[in-house]
Amino acid sequence: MSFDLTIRNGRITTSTSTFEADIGIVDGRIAAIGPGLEPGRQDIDATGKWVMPGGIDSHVHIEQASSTGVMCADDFYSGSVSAAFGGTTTIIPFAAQHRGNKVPAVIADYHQRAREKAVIDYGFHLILSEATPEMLKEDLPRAIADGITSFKVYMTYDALKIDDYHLLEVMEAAGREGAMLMIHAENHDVIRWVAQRLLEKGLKAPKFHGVAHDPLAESEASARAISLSRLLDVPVLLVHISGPEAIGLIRGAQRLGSKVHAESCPQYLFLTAEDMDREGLEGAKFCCSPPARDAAAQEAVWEGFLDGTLQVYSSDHAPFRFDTGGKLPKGDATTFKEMANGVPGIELRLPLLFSEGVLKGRITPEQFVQLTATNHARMYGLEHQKGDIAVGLDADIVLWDPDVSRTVTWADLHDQVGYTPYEGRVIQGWPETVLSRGRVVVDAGRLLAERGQGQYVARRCPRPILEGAMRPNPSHVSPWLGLRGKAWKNDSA
Ligand code: DUC
Ligand code: ZN
Ligand code: ZN
Ligand code: ZN
Repeated sequence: MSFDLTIRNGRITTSTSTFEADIGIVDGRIAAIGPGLEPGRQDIDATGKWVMPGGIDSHVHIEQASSTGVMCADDFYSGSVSAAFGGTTTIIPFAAQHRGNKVPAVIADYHQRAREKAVIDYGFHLILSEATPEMLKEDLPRAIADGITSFKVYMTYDALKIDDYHLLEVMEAAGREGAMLMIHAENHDVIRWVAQRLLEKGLKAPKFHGVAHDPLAESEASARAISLSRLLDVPVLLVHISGPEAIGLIRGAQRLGSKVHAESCPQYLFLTAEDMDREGLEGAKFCCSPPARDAAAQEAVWEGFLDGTLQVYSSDHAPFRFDTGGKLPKGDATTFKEMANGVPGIELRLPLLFSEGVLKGRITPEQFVQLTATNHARMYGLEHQKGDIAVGLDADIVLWDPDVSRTVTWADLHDQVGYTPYEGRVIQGWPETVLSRGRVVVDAGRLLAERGQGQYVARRCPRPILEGAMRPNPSHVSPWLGLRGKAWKNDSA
């Protein structure tokens, strides 16, 4: 076979094993894996490098307005460039439907935003801020046909939250069509009530964001979301899980046969609430929702990843600037309630986990691959194309140099945020060469990608990791309600 490109002598890690071999690439796909492949038209020597699948980041906010209307600092160019430098080769940002907006127009708009800018491949999840009969019956099936096979709903934020009735409506539609439903689970009224009391006492500093978003607000809403998904026996995925209260509930539900999946993010492994308690308003740089907790919560998140309670590790990259708008819309007078929620992390997601997880022996290289790529591909309908190193898959490949150590400073990153919450940390092991569909997009600190070379990937329906394997969770209501479709493994209506 004659290859366009070969990667020689690397230490390859897939989702299941690690071995030394060459990789041969033809037409952007992996065509062969094995020892002593014949030279390609171009050869890359990977001696001493760890060769892994490019990351899939299935939770990023790019060129999207926040719940309070503030625009993200990263567009599809800067966001995708930053992702590529961090070893991520596919992103799945959100196309956000705000109330009154038509879903087809929203989707067309986001395609337009991304098309000429993205340097790596991308898909979209659809955020729904309401659930009208027209959306459920017509727009969601059409979105799925367009390759948008996952939706996100919020249980909090005035501008986005849907009530339990409409959460059930969306769950039923997702179950019928075989889509994945992502849920932001926090109890809106708990947060609102505690925040109001804090503000009345004059407690306005960033650290009070952490007090208002108590872990119990997260676990109460998580329990509710879990119950509703069990009522209908529909798979869901709880995003950005921060600590033991919610993780314990998720784990317990999974043991009962529930198909509740969950995600966590670097901020819950590497930051704590103490980071919000800094001089002046500096702490705003660390405010995300849910907020980072404490050392015990970090341990619970590691444990959740290790025992499979949490399946995906995403960045939840939410790029809001500190100096203008985003974090401090009212300057020094900004209260914790007025700051845009979220922290950047698209570029450092993988290096942080590689350094602290793999090289320090907390997770295996194979677990790293599963948590950063393979499980995302499976949960979001990309496994036929991406998420591992195997013949037939896209040649989205990263060569890691485990010997390089660098101190993080925002000036070296490629986002437009102006700060990083990980400033000053020492990270060991960096992505040195990054390939997207067999083309080198980043090499030795240089960007080689062209604007717009990233392609939209239409996703298939997810294959949820948990299928009620331990014990089935028969829905008691579905037989009476005539629920039909993919979630119930009978003919779709
Ligand atoms: N939820 C997210 O998913 N990202 C940023 C902030 C938020 O509340
Ligand atoms: Zn309604
Ligand atoms: Zn969220
Ligand atoms: Zn998010």
